[in-house]
Amino acid sequence: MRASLLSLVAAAAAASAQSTDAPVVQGNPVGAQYLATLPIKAGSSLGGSVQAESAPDGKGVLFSISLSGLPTEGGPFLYHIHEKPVPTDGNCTGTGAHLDPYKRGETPPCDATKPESCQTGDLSGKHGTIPGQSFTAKYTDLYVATSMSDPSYFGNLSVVVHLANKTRISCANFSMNSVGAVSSSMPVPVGPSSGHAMPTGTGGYNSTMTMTMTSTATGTGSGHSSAGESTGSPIMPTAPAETSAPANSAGKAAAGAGAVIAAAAAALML
Ligand SMILES: *[C@@H]1O[C@H](CO)[C@@H](O)[C@H](O)[C@H]1NC(C)=O
Ligand SMILES: *[C@@H]1O[C@H](CO)[C@@H](O)[C@H](O)[C@H]1NC(C)=O
Ligand SMILES: *[C@@H]1O[C@H](CO)[C@@H](O)[C@H](O)[C@H]1NC(C)=O
Ligand SMILES: *[C@@H]1O[C@H](CO)[C@@H](O)[C@H](O)[C@H]1NC(C)=O
Ligand SMILES: *[C@@H]1O[C@H](CO)[C@@H](O)[C@H](O)[C@H]1NC(C)=O
Ligand SMILES: [Cu+2]
Repeated sequence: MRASLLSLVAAAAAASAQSTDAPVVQGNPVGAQYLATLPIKAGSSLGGSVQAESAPDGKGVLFSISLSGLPTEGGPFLYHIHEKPVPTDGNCTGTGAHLDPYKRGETPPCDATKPESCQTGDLSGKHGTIPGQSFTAKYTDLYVATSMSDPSYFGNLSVVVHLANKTRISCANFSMNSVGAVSSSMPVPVGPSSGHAMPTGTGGYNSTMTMTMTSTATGTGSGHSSAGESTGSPIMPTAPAETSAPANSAGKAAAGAGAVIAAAAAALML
């Protein structure tokens, strides 16, 4: 009895210490496309977008990233897919931790030579950090999904940009441009606020799935209309005493927010 209890405990400990590698995601719906557009916030020139679409063969997801106006200090910058959407008030802390369905955790840091061992949401860990004030990149990530039934599905989640010290400087929901097609038929376009995303029925769609996709698309679309107007959300942490300000005139506005940012900084890690 005692021995078997001990071995159970030992087995449980071994299981929790052992993280599971992420599988390559196959069968992403062809043509599925998502877009996250960073809101331009007062006091920050940071903007840009992360576009994601199924790889043509359904194996992984092709990312096209274009960012500009990153701070002159605090890099190299990090960016990740996080496990929750951005709250309506735009507070990036509400996005929680990284997308990590295989429970790998934060440590040790992602080894880019073994991307399957990284958190699936750790895009900069797997594909490189952002070295400068503007950034473009295109790459395929094999471990995230546009298929809603996959644990690494990110279409209803968010992307977060961080300073090197993990402070969150911007975030945005992904929204759906197209749900894609599970078979090889044409992708289905989905308007951001349209309630009429039903496929015509000739593409081999599963009607149960279609209902889910339609409601997701509608919710995301309406949520985005107020994204740029939020207040009290984390902005570029330019301290008043710092000599280098952002290149645009909006830098002045950031200075007053320095104290608020400093107070919130501890809560903004990850
Ligand atoms: C992170 O870095 C920025 C810029 O270097 C700095 O202003 C901020 O205080 C740092 N935050 C933490 C939590 O270390
Ligand atoms: C992000 O999406 C969620 C869920 O659809 C929504 O409630 C929220 O308002 C959105 N956030 C923003 C900043 O638009
Ligand atoms: C996102 O969608 C997936 C698939 O429908 C669902 O399992 C998951 O709970 C959703 N996540 C959030 C944060 O809404
Ligand atoms: C549709 O999907 C649901 C849930 O995944 C499944 O239970 C059902 O059998 C599917 N129906 C068809 C016709 O494929
Ligand atoms: C953002 O949300 C976190 C909790 O998710 C909260 O502790 C923090 O005060 C919020 N920050 C602002 C600026 O509202
Ligand atoms: Cu992050």
